[in-house]
Amino acid sequence: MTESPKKAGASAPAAKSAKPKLSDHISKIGEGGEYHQTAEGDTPVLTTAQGGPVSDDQNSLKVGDRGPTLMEDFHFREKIFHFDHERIPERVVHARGYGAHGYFETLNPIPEYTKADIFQRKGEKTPLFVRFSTVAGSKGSGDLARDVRGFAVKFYTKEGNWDIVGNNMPVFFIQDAIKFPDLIHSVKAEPDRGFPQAQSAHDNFWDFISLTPEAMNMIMWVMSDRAIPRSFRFMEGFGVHTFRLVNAEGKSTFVKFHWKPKLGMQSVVWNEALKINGMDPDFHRRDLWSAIKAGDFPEWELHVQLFDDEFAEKFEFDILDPTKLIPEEDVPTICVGRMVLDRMPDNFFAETEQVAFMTQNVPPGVDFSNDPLLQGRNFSYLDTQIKRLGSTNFSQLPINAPKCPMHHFQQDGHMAYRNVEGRANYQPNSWGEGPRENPEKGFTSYPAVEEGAKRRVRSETFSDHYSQARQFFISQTTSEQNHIVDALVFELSKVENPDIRSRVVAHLLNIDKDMAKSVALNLGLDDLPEPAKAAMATRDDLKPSDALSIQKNGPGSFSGRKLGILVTEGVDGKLFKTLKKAAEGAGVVVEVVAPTVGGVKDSDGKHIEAMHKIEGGASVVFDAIAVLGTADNAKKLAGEATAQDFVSDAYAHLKFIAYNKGAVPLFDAAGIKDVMTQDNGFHQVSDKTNVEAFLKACGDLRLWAREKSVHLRKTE
Ligand code: HDE
Repeated sequence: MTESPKKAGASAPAAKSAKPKLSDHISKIGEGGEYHQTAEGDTPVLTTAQGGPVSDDQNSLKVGDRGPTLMEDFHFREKIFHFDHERIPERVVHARGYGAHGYFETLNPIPEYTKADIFQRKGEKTPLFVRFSTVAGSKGSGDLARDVRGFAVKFYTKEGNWDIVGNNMPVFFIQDAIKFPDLIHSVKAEPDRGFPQAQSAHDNFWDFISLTPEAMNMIMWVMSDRAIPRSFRFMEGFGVHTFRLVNAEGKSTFVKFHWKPKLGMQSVVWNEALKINGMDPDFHRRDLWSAIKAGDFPEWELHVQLFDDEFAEKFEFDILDPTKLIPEEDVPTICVGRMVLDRMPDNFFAETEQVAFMTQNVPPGVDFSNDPLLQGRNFSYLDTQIKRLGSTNFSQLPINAPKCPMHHFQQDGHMAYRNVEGRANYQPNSWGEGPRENPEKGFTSYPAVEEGAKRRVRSETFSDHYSQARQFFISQTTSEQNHIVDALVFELSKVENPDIRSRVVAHLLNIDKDMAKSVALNLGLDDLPEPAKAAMATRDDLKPSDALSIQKNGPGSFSGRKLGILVTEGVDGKLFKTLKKAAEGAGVVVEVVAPTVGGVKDSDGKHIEAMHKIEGGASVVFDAIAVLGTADNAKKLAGEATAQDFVSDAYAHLKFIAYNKGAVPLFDAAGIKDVMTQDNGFHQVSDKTNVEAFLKACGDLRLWAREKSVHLRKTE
């Protein structure tokens, strides 16, 4: 095992005040001028993977000074061999993801519904690991793609691992697992050209969708702001399928799982998402990393929707159909516990990359329903782990291994390091060795009685494709509805084949006529198509569900969000401090942006440290901004295009903006000076009172009313 390289280096780093010297970091300069660091004192000695000490890691073994290189160089061979094999296949879907450790605390035990040990005792904590992800993009794609987010939780319970492998949307595109490869092929890069990456805005995706009416409810969700979350911390999560809970008496209750973020929901606006992907493609990763490292631990409540056969019978839709949800107004959610994420992995690859989630990991007391998508997933996840992790022993990796005792007779295989002890590797055996079955504690499937003809068929009860899409749409605020229209227009404008555009509009006509017309108008589609042929007419009696809207469920607070303060040289030191202190006091993270990363001197000659140079600290990475400066220096800064973008983007992205009088020349140069006095989102600040008023306003997160001034949308 190589030891931690943390202490490597010839000597301790220079004290902060002293100027760093190169000699602090190198012990020797080689004949070719290359730097060497050698182990001294208690610094560990570099070794090969076989444990052999290494004398020189800068040069391969050669004949003479200029080569050739010798094959005998086992250190070089081992190092390059290992490097050549560093990659494992990325996940075929959800390749880009980010994980964290934490715990689940049971708050409201539900033994009457389930015998699962995790739900028996109030206050008990169960360790867990979460991985959030996008679906379509490769491992290296940007965080802000318009996409569904994976929300996968692995609970290490006392009765084995339980994985809720969910998404941040409660419905899915398809009703039968056999369609999954088609769906995913259509959304990923087109096979001939190998692009686009991490985008659904292309012909193949919309071609497939236009021929898949069951996707329409999910299309409303992915075209909504749910698909561009501001942070993993501000997303809901859903188990999607109907599962069963089974109690000690064997009674079954249907259940749907919901994760609700403590900080409330929040998304970004689309133009901002496009720009964040360029400015900081790791925006979501960085957000989770920074929050957890700062001790600001994200938290979600786990809620359940419980219902019985009687409800399932009378509900408008089939509870086995994963393209449908059960409105919270019909079956309210009950909080059963909370999840807190409090630790980042020590190593991204070992934990986040190698974690293997599987829907079929359920403890006794949790069981499956016949949802055909879930049934297909129960096959797929085991299969995919073998391909990706390369061995049936993937469950022995620390991140995948249960934290409860394990005893079984599985043995050997690639990379086995935990094998059967003793003589008996089978049972029954008469050696008195090894584990035995336990009919009481062991997992027993709910004995549902199933019968029917063996057929390839889609149930008629799955055939209403539009009613819940309509319900989702009418549950949104006007601005959220507009965002759905804009997203559809954006995506379909990237589709080259006009027939595909029309076919999508034909489906939209079955969801909401005005919405469809607005999309058609903004696509420049002259003739409205006939509505798509529907197996069932759209119901218009479903009531709006407020729980489906993000804006109707805003946090009403700016806590946990980020304020970017752009400062110029000579900035009013007292005002800067007042703003920073008040914001931090309100739980807001403050980051300073300046003309250089070295920072500026304030009006009292005091140094203000910057975190970003203006070019690398665009306003898109903040939830609200402030610009504090002196008139002369703001005028100078106005000559920098990225400084102009800082304010004009914040304005276009509907953010709240604080400024002092001296900063106005920058707004003038950006062409938004005139709106400053008419727009409620601008706050001139000079003292504690108006600073606090600004921070209070920021609790609304965005000024949606401004949208009509910054975005053209044809209405006729
Ligand atoms: Fe997955 N899905 N999926 N999926 N899924 C995978 O498993 C699959 C579906 C979800 O962070 C794969 O380990 C099929 C729905 C998440 O590691 C694979 C079907 C939902 C993750 C797979 C679905 C999900 C995956 C790829 C249709 C939400 C990432 C790598 C029947 C409820 C987990 C892997 C992580 C990953 C198959 C549909 C969520 C190939 C066949 C619906 C969050 O096994």
